[in-house]
Amino acid sequence: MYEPRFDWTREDVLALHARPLSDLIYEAQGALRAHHDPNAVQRAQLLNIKTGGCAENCGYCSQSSAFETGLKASKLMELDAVLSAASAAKAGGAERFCMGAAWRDLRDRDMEAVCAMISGVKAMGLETCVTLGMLHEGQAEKLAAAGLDYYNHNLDTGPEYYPQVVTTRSYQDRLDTLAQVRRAGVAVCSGGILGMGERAEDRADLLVQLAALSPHPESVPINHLVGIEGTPLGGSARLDGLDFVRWIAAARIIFPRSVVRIAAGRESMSQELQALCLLAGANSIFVGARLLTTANPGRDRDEALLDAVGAG
Ligand code: SAM
Ligand code: DTB
Ligand code: SF4
Repeated sequence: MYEPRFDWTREDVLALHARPLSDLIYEAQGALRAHHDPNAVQRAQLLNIKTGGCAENCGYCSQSSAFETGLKASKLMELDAVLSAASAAKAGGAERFCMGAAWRDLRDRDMEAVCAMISGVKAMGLETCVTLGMLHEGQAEKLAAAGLDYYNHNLDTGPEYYPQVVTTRSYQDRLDTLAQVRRAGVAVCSGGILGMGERAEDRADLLVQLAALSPHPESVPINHLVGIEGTPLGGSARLDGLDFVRWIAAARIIFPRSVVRIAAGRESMSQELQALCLLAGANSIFVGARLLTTANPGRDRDEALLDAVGAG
């Protein structure tokens, strides 16, 4: 019971998602309780170490140079500034610090600077995570040697809808990067975005693709699209709240051993909706007032949420 399976099909996932809500939540709680402390919520914090000017055309993203979003691009941050942000995050209760860069791929000339950031953050006693775009042969090993615990690289959506989202990088490119991460012994953080105009079938396919990875990604972030003005997908209709909760529950059941994170999109969710996501088996959030370029609820609202559900 509640052990990972790698052979989920679209039909399996759609049937799971369509179950009566009470049954779905009951099963999600079973999966959560089999492998995790049901009352613990992991806090991760993001920092955008390189903003904007990205060469990819991900249709949801404020940082692509393909769209006019009003975001000002900046260079890679200095080490000192990154370490003070990490120290503030730790003081605010974060357990994991995730550094993101608006890059298509990691170039060797940036490797030394990024490795120094990873080592510095690790030395503070934080778990380290980076999300730097595609990785080339041998790069994941260098990041691992610097003290990297997790690499985030999302599949974003199912393979059929993917070409509507991004055309400058293929689905296979993403799978290849995840394979590099695994080979280097770094834990995988990979999930996707809901609310980009995709069908339920595409959401199911995203979970099927992630579930075919063996072992499963250790972290599965489920983002709700933060609509960005000026991007092709910015005006997409929001998911119904309970539908989002159902996808979280499905992710918890499919990835029983993984940490499932309610990632982007909490800023526009009520406390009650977020509490339902936690009931549905999510056990991690991003804390802090910002994600990468957009707002996040911040400390007071999050402490109120975690107090309300009794999560330490
Ligand atoms: N450039 C790197 C990459 O794409 O791999 C790292 C940063 S990128 C912003 C990390 C992930 O954040 C994306 O893969 C996507 O899933 C998520 N993301 C970006 N913009 C988003 C938005 N507006 N709403 C929800 N999720 C978003
Ligand atoms: C993930 O799945 N979501 C985070 C993190 N991994 C890198 C990023 C969310 C970004 C939301 C939009 C923004 O702030 O620019
Ligand atoms: Fe670039 Fe990442 Fe944004 Fe895509 S999601 S445009 S790769 S920063």
